[in-house]
Amino acid sequence: MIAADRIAEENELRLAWHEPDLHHAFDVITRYGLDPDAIVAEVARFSAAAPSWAVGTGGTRFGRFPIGGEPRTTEEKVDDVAVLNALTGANRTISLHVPWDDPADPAALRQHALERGIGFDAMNSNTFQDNPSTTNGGAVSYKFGSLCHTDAAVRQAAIDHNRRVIDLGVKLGSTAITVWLADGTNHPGQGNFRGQFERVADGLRLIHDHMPGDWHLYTEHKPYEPAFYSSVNNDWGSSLLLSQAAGDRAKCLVHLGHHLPNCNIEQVVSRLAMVGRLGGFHFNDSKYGDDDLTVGSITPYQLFLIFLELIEAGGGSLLDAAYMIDESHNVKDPLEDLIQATDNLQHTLALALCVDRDALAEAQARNDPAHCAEILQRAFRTDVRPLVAEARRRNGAALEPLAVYRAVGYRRQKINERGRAAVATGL
Ligand code: RM4
Ligand code: MN
Repeated sequence: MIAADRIAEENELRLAWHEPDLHHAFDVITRYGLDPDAIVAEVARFSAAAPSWAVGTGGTRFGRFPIGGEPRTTEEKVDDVAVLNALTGANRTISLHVPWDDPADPAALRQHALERGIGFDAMNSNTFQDNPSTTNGGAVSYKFGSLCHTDAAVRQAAIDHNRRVIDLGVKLGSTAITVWLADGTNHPGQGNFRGQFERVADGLRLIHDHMPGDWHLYTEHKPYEPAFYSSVNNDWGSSLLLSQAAGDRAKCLVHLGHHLPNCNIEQVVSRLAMVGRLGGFHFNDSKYGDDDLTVGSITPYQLFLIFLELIEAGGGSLLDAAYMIDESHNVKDPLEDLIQATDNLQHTLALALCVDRDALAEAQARNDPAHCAEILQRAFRTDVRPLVAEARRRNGAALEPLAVYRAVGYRRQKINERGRAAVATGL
C-alpha cells in the first residue's frame, strides 16, 4: 500500500501552486453563475471500477510484452487496485472476470479487499473461451456460441457458468453481473439470426431469474469481434431487446469501443437512459475499432458530450450506474494507464459539470444554435485541473497521482517481490 501520510507529504509540496490555481478556477466558475464547490463535490463522489484483467499488460494476437511484477493472484490484483485508489481516490471497486479470477476462498478474498478499502463491482462471466470450469468439465465447447448454441447442453453449460458467477459474486458482496457474449457467426448462412437471438434471450432470462432481488444484470453489446459476420448482441437496439426479455432488473451496458464508426454514442446514452435501461458503462477510447486505448486520449469532445448526457440523465448530477474502465494496456505500465484514464474521467466529468444546463435549455428553446455552441465551448475550454486535483485531495488522494506513483517506485518494488516473469491472467 501507499501510506496516506506519504500522499499527504507529496501534496504538501504542491500546495504553493495548487491553492492559487484553485482560487482562480473558483473565481472563473463563479463568474459563470455556477457553484464550483458543488462541482468539486460531484467529482469527489465519482468512482470507476478497475477491471481485474487490466492490472496486467494486455496484448494483441501478435504478441504480449509483460512489464514485470504483475499480480499473480486475485488478492494481488486487489492490492494493485488499492494502490490505484489511494492515488486517485476514484477507483473504489474491482470488477472480477471468472474464471480468470476463480478464488478458492471467496470469504478470505472479500476480507482481503475490505481491509484495503476495496469493494466488488459487477462480476463478468466468460463463455467466449473454453475452460474446464465453464464447460462442465470440458463436456462442451463454445466454438459455435454459448447461449445461442443449437445444442441445449452447451446452452445449459453457459447458463450454469453464469449462475456460478452470480453465486460467487453474492459471497463477495457484488450486486451485478455483466454478460458480454462472443456469440455470432463468421459466415453468411452459418446461423439463423432469429433462432440465435431467441435462444440468447431465453438464456438471459434464466440467468436473470437466478439473481437475488438486489442484483442487476447488464447486457453488453459489440458489433463484431470475435464474430466477423454477425454478432447476436450487436448494437444498442438488440441490447435493449435482450435486457427487456431478460427481466426487470436487466439493463444495458455501453462500452465506448463497441460501436460502428461514427456512431452518435451520446444519443445512444440518452435513448437508453430515457427508458430506464442504462445500467453500466465501460470506458476507453478508440480510433479504428475496439482499440481499448486510454479514456479520453483520442476523442475527448465525444467523451465530454457523453458525460453531459449522463448528467442530463441524472437530473443534474451523474447518473447512478456501474462505471468501469475497460482498457488493454499494451505498451504502458497498466497502473500508469489506469491513473491517466481515471484522471481523464474526472477531468471530463468536471468539464461537463461546467455546462450551464439552464442557459442551454433556454437557448435550445429559442432555437439559437450559435449560443448553444458558445455554452458548450465555454465549459469545454475551462481549465478544471485544479478542481479535479482538489476533489482528489478531499478524498485523501494525490494532487498529482502519476508523479507520486513514480516517486514511490511501486513497479520496481513489485518486480522485486513478484518477479520479472509474473504475468497476470486475462486476455
Ligand atoms: C470484451 C468486453 C467485455 C470484457 C472482455 C474482456 O470485448 O469488452 O466487457 O469483459 O472484452
Ligand atoms: Mn467491455
